Amino acid sequence: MSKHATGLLLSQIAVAATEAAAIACARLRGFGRKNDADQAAVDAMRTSFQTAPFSGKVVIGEGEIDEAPMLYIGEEVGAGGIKVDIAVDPLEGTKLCANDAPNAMTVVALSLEGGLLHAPDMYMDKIAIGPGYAPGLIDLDLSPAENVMRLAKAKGVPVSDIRACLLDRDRHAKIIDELRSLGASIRLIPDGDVAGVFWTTETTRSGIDIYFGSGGAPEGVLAAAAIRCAGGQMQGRLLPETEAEAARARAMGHADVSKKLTLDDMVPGDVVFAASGVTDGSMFEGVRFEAGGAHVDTLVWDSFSGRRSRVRSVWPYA
Ligand code: VTB
Repeated sequence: MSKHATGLLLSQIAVAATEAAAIACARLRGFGRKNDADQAAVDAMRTSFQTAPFSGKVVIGEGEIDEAPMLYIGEEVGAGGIKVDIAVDPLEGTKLCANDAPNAMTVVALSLEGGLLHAPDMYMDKIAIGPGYAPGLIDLDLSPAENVMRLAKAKGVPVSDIRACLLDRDRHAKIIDELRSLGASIRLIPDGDVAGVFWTTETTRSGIDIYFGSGGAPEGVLAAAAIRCAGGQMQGRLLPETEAEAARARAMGHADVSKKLTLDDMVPGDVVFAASGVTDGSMFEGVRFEAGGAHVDTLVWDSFSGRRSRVRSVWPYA
């Protein structure tokens, strides 16, 4: 199959999966039941994959086989066809959905075999900016202040016009202090760093220039897929907190667990990234249940062809 045809096929499969998951968990928006909302998204996404014309294998999923009955790492899904590696976050921001708070979304990345890093379930330190900057402008080994100063200079604005995004966590106090002393603006988000990273690719719409901080490693690879499609820059580093976590990372193929991961390490092959809005947010309108059906807003980005699309679908009620 040509690169172009692969991108088209994977885009369709990805959109159908994120849309189905978004509609299912949007029905549980605002009821305070985050686990039920997550389960609804997982069920719907898995059902969508099962009928899709591909042979998919989950490389980033809900957990190991003993922790997750569905969409576990290694699970094979699909009705048969080309071999595809799958990364999923069926409901990114379960608490956001339960509280009907902004920016809950459903996320999928699809590549050919070997196109996505197998990231263990632990923290990852992350830094990301959008497209249009000289390669190597930012670096995880530089201080946050140095990265922001470089970015402000490259953008041609004072540092006070640069806005960084971080998860609102105590562990980020040092970065926050450093950026405040420098005079940069900070958006603190309660959850959802896949969105935080991909906001950097559309600064005009989102208002975010740079993403910093630690969050889930699986979410890091999903976000890296978005950055690869949009042409920005991202680096990550696994942060195992115990020897058991470090051993788990090594068992997944990370010989040097403290290695700085480049975008190519995280997403070595072409990829399709799709995300659908569950609740309203900076990039999406959340699902709307209207008389004629459920309206869903999705971004689908395809590095096989370079196409980046927004899809607004209406699904009839089953
Ligand atoms: C991270 C982040 C996710 O949950 O996994 C976070 O990557 C959990 O972090 O986007 P804490 O352990 O600090 O709570 C999300 O925010 C949402 O799933």
